[in-house]
Amino acid sequence: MKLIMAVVQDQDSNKLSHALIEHHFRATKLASTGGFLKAGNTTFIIGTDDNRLQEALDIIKQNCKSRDQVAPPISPMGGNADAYVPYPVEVPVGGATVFVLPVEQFHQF
Ligand code: 2BA
Repeated sequence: MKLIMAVVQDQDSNKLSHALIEHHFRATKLASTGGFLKAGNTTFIIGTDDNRLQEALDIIKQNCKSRDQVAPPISPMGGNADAYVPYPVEVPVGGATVFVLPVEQFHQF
């Protein structure tokens, strides 16, 4: 069994939820916050049999698209003015950032 953790943009979260349900995957959605942009995103936790891993990854890929987002000006940390970026910059935000972990045990009590 594998555990998929997928960080996706909020805009794609409903579409991905519906696609997972349609294909009989079970998932949990967590409200999360990106460390860099400090903007809301959604983390899906999906437990799946090994033989359906690729199918789940394909569904995530098909339902999550990359977009550019404006990152706010980065304030200087530790007083180093050289590091200050005074204007907003555009960064590409995935698609989906996906981690696949082996599951040692799975229980439902
Ligand atoms: P954020 O941390 O808010 O990052 C949003 C986007 O900002 C990133 O998109 C990337 O293009 C850019 N970015 C992030 N850190 C940066 C930095 N130190 N310098 C310059 N640009 C930076 P993605 O890479 O597609 O990531 C989208 C979201 O996925 C992230 O939101 C974060 O919530 C999650 N994520 C990405 N990589 C991760 C990792 N290695 N571990 C845990 N979560 C991760």
